[in-house]
Amino acid sequence: MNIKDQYLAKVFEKVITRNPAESEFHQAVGEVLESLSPVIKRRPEMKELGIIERMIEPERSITFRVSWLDDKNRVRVNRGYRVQFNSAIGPYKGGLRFHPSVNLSIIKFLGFEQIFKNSLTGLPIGGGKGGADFDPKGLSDYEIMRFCQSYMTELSKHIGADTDVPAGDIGVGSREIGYLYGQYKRVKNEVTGALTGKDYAYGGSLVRPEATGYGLCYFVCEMLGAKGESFDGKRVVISGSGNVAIYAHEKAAELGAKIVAMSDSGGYIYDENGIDLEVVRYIKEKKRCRIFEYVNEVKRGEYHEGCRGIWQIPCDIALPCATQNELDAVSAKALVQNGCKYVAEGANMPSTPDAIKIFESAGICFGPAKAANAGGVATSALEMAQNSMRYTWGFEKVDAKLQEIMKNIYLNSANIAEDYGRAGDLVFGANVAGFLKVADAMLAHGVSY
Ligand code: NDP
Ligand code: 2IT
Repeated sequence: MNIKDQYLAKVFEKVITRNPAESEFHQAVGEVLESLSPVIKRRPEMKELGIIERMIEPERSITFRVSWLDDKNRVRVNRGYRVQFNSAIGPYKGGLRFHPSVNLSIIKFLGFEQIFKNSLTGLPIGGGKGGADFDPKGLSDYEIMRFCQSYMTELSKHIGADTDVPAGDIGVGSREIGYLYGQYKRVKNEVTGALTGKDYAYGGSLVRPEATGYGLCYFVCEMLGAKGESFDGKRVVISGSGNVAIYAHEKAAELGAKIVAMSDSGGYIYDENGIDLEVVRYIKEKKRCRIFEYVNEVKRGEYHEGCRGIWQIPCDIALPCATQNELDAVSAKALVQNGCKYVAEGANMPSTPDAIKIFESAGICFGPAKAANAGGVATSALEMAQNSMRYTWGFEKVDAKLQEIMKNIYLNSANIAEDYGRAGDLVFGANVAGFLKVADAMLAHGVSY
């Protein structure tokens, strides 16, 4: 990390010593602190009143045992998490991740990023994240249901429509949200919007399934538009083949782009004719199988083992939509050498700090996750609004609001960057714009003695 300011460097040192073995959390904090030196010069009260020290400490971190019975009636035990990071501007809000790699560091990095992302949406939502070190792969629907029920039996004590509103993330989609919500309702005897990403039938918002991927493309449209360009005719590489990747593909293709590669955690597919999205959806959503089956289904294209090779494929636009640190310096160099001009992050923190530096020095237009993938949580906040009103809006209305929100996030980030003499630096602009709103709310609330 390159934190020039002495005070911020000290804060960062303390983050590392107080939270040992939390490398993802260190990385996420370091990326924000790198942007804040000019802010504390302009606003010294941020330093004097310990705003940054307060912001890097979660308001509350909960870990809990999740025991459940598999189909053979064997007892299984996982660890559940919910980190309620910051509620200065609204109830804690952020997804749940079910993946074997989940640990406190990953949940804290995600929760920390969520504070600034949620602030950028312009909607009243604080930051939080949760999950479990649970591997859903290969389990039956009943096993998933029993796990979700056990997880929610404990989580229900800590969440609520005005307190903390979880949603989906990796490994948590419509099926899991259904089981989680069913259990919440049973345990609490209340029908409120305590979760988002619900199906439309029981209070979900139209456009929420599509929102992160569509929102990412709306953000990229702003990046392209600023240079007089559009998606039309562009070659696009999208990593991942889950919720974010699928809807990013759908919208980019609708806007005239050709998507030539997608991936899962096993490897990637490359199809020069443009990937057939319906086949990917059939394999990943319906059959819950591996992406290599694509080549057999369509009888064209190539499959390659290992997901990092995807960044070696020449493209105009790269959209990493799988997971953290999936795009490193080697991949960034390959993208630059092959003529890629735009990179926007659908996943959370998918580019390593070294990769971002390479993009910056090559003049690549880079859309950071906090800004570029905020469409999902923004539409979750629209779901909360509809739930509070006990009313639903039509698809066009929600989609129009999403487009407006993504445009505002872009403009806000770009304008702040320009105001600080860093025109075009969306990483800086998004960090500072997201930070200022939360910091001002914390200043207004005072410190409790
Ligand atoms: P899904 O579970 O729907 O899909 C995840 C995809 O990423 C799958 O293709 C999966 O492959 C792949 N993947 C997961 N872990 C790894 C790994 N360790 N290495 C390589 N590939 C991996 O999740 P989402 O699409 O919802 O989430 C994708 C990213 O977007 C995450 O970073 C998430 O935090 C972020 N995000 C999600 C939002 C949402 O609304 N869902 C909102 C904003 C950001 P496989 O099938 O093999 O596991
Ligand atoms: O990373 C994210 O923004 C999400 N997983 C979505 C969170 C939400 O509350 O909709």
